[in-house]
Amino acid sequence: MNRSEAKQRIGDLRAEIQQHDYRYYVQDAPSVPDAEYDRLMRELQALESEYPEFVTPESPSQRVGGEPLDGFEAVRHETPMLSLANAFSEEEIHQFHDRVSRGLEIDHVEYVAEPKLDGVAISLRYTDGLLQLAATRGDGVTGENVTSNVRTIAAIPLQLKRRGKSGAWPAALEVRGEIYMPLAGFEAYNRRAREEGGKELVNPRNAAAGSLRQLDSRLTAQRPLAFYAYSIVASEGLPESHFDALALLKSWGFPVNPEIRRVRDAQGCIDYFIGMGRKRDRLPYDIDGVVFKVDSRDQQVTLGFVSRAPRWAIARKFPAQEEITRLIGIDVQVGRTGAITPVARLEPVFVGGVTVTNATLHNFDEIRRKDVREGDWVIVRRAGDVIPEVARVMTERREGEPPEFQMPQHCPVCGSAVERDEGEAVFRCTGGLVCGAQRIQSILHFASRRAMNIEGLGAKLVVQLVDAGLVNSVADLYRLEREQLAGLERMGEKSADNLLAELEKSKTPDLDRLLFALGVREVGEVTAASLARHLGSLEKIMAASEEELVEVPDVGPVVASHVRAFFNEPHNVEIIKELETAGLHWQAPETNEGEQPLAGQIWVLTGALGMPRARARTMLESLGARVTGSVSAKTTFVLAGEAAGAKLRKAESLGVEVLDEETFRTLLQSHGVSL
Ligand code: JCF
Repeated sequence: MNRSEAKQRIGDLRAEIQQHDYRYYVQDAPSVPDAEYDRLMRELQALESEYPEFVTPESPSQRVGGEPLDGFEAVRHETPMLSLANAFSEEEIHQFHDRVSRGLEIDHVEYVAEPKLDGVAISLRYTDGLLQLAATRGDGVTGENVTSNVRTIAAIPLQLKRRGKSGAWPAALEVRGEIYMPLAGFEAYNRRAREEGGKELVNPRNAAAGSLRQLDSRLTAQRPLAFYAYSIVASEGLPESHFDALALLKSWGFPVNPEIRRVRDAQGCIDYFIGMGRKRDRLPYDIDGVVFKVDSRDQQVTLGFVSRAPRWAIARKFPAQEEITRLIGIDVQVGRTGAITPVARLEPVFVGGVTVTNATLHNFDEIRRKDVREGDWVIVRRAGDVIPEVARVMTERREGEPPEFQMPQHCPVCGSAVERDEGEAVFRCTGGLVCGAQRIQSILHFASRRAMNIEGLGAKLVVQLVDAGLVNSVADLYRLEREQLAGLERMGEKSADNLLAELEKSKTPDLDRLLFALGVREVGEVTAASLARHLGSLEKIMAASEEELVEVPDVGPVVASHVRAFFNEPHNVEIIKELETAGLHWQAPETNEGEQPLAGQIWVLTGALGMPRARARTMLESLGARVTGSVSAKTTFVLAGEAAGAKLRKAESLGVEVLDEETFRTLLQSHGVSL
């Protein structure tokens, strides 16, 4: 290759890489596998190192960072970077809309609603379509020049895409948006830091801010940062509608949040806020609220500003997901399988919308890793309906040197020895069903809704029954008599009768539910269903060797050994006999062996479903379908749950039929699958 051929090839490679970046970051629909992308990048780097005279700052090869700086220069924002007023209630949204409509003297207002990212605001200046300067918000008037760091963020275009005449960009352009760290990247980064003994990032927001403040841009380049643009500052040539301006940004190559919508009046804003609140935990990034902006620029100008915030925009905040409180002590709880889990007792704190007094500490290793000690100030996190956890300790606030937490060597409930399974994080009480805690938990599990579904048999009652010596195993439940029950505290004759009726009703379970209810370690609903379907009867499951068990889909060697161990235990076999004597009989699953209505079909599952994905998969496979991970022209159906992304778009672009969950359930039911 001669010099001019190299120049040509460098240009082609840059254009191709830029196009792949656009597909990946803006359209969220990757056009080539990572390996192919890497190959193009390596070829570009090789050519540029052979012909350094052709290297330009806009080359995608330049995203690796450069020499460290001594400090960041100050940058003055010609148009100040505003802050947003906050609304903390529905009422305040109404008040906002009333102010806007009064100010504009109109009844109805169009707003643009968007998730409010928990990241770092950034201003990007482009001249003739080339990135010149990136600055943080600072105090709104003066920020810091972080251009060399921002250049390493692949989602930020170094050079704008050209569109036809109508969509041409102004020669001088400022784009504002939020740099953030996607949760997946944050977690992957920390996993690696843990493995390599490096420093972990505290949370995605701090991680984004800290990454931008690195003087050495090669370090920033290692951080998985992303970007969404949210406004354009330019003196001329902009659309009247803010929403249209966002579409224009996208056409120039900026990622724009796909959740952004145009809504109408206060009610539209409120509905959007509620919807986003439901979706919050399924988004691939942290948000701390939503932002509403008046869509019309003319209207924005009419409304103007109060001090440093626009009158035409407001942020509605979600309750904080992290708060600081004091850890009073560490308790341990014994679960159904004897697993001993440490629990933090906390000074009550309002977080994620509820008052929290307990939080999980996961396991012993986590306590050591986070260095949690009694009396510490801790950050408690409660995201959505997830169990609250101690996210981290504020060791800087610790007074003195409290002792490290020690796992008890004896079970706090039954006194049996506590042991740690080899290669596992979990400590276990070795007492088995001798341990009152395990007995109670195993009975509760047996009665739970997804197992035998015995309504009215809650924790308080089970504790009473065990304490009174009436119930020692699940088989004893079916020997309970009316007088015994009615004699218990807080238990009338009516509730006694109801419970007996519930027990009676539970005597003809499906085999998979019974199997799940028995509480074999590692045998969840999906595995239980698979065992029942493939082996057909409890006798066969009980008699199966480990070799036979691993033949069953969804069963690996670990599960197989737990199943074998469970049925090798005479006590467990005895309980099953007693259940039969008490009149229980379980129905074998209807086999559709040989009858496979979906044979030959290839399915892809994507997005969030209302059932575990493994379950949907097992059910499809039981009907003869094959389930794969990526969409291609061969795919028969794509089942798209909520917040489905790239796979859904790929299906649409290939013309593959897409089903929603509702339709999917109907389809399964039409083939006799019970849900
Ligand atoms: O996502 C954000 N954090 C965010 C912040 C989004 C916006 O549209 C904003 C903002 C701060 C100020 N808009 C303004 C005017």
